[in-house]
Amino acid sequence: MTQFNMLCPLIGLFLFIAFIWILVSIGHNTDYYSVHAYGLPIIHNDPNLKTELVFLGLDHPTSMAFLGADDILVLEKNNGTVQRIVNGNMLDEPALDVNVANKRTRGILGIDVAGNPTRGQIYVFLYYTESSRGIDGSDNCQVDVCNPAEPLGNRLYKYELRDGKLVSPRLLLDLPATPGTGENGGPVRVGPDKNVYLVIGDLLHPRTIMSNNSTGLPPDGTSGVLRITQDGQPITGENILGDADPLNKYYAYGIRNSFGIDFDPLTGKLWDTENGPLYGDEINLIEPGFNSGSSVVQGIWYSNPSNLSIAGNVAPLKPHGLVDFDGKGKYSNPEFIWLDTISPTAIAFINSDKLGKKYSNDIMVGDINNGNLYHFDLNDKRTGLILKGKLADKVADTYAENKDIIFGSGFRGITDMQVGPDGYLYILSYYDGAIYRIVPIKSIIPRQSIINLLDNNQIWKPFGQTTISQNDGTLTINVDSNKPLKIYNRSFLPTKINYHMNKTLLLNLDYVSKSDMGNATFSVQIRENSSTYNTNGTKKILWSSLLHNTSGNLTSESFILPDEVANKPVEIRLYVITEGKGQHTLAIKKANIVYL
Ligand SMILES: [Ca+2]
Ligand SMILES: [Ca+2]
Ligand SMILES: [Ca+2]
Ligand SMILES: [Ca+2]
Repeated sequence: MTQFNMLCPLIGLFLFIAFIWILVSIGHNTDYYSVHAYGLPIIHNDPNLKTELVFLGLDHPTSMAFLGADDILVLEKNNGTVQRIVNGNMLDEPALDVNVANKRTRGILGIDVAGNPTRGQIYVFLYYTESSRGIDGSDNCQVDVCNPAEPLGNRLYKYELRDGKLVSPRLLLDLPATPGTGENGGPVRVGPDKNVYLVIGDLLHPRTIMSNNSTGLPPDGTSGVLRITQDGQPITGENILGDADPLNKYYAYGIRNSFGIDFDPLTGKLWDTENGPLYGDEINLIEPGFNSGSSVVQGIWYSNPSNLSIAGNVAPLKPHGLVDFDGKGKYSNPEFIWLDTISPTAIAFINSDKLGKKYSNDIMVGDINNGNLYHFDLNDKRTGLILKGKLADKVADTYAENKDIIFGSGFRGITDMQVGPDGYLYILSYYDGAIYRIVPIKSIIPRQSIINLLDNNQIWKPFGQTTISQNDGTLTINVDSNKPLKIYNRSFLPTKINYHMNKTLLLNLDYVSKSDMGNATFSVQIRENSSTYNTNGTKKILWSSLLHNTSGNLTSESFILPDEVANKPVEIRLYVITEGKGQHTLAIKKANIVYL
């Protein structure tokens, strides 16, 4: 006993060091902040702001548009569905479901809304890769047959919103969707001039003169920002680069690919983010006739002919070898560059002071690789960004140089951002399938525990070959597997999670998992605990997740739970899935469910 008391501080110190080691080793990976990736995203350096979950349960969402306060249309890339989220709930039926080709970055990609809602006229512009068969994923191998078919095209349609459905589609632009399956672009915005702006990339093949391939094919609509009226026509008297179709629809060109455009609310000027080939991601101010330089220049560097994934020499301010349409096309350098790719996506101007006056009309940029949000101030003339220290050269030369511009993290793949009618910033998370928003902390609401899963009143039950013990506030699950086959062992807790509406449910676990076989899987799962079983004899899985650390180190993870786990009898299950003979242990040190 005395020995144990002496050991306790040492064990505590060891666990603390182990935890710090985990933090540091994650930090050295790609993202300082990814330790938070399974909780709510966090805001750095501003204690007055926090993130909230608006909706969870979307399937690979790519883009969104507001119909009104708490009324959002969201696109699901691979299904071709336009879902509608009203007051934090998804309507039972999508507003539209089209057939999309969905390989790589193909799918339903861009949306914006225009019209006069008070007169009941709402037009929805949708950009998607249209399937050539009456199914989604026609360009992939199907379950039983591998006979992929090329898509019909990357197409921009105008729909009308009537009785909650998108109807009367009208094809405005019919653009190529081949030869490549990537770099389809996608962002659609109705500009302050009421015209429709769309970006499409080079489809992985910079083969036209719009990609600065001076001996290439004629313009085909790819590699640029296209601008048309809401009826799909070129703008009368404003053919920037030339009169022939489709050259007359180009607002900018030389764009490898983009997932984000927005208009400066003060100047009306267009900005974009662009994606380089493993180097040279960009933020650009786009004047009419802008040439971004691809495929000759990316970032500030000439393309390297011997290895297209590595930057070549720095190009002069007027690079040679560009197509300029008799001087009508004008190259300019980006306003910001990431040397190592982060894959920037959405760009949004904060045309609101609801997050604080210091952010009014500032730029936010999201990325897909790290799930980070980056913040930029503009200069007085709003022609560039205010950049200091190691960023004064306009280049994040290393990931560490991003430190001063990372505003938020843990968004797990940002695909779109919009300032809502309420003035808060809404952020779409691709991998979480979630809409978050950033709001001010008006009052600190303490996290209230709904249920402590290790409470003495909570009796866990073993199943399969598990033995369990509940000592000193730790629940330990042991599996001594002597069978060579895969075996599901579990402990479960029959319980009920009561909670109040409009709160975010979080499951917090501190655990140590290890297996001397190295091939056990540990997971946590919530199932319905009704007296009825599904037809296959199982109980319905409401939510599940893997436990990610099996190193034997103490690990803290937080999980956002869906609303449907609450207010009904459930079983919380801890699984140890063994695939051979051995000892497997899962020790739960802390487990509670709270709401935010
Ligand atoms: Ca579909
Ligand atoms: Ca460029
Ligand atoms: Ca500012
Ligand atoms: Ca730098």
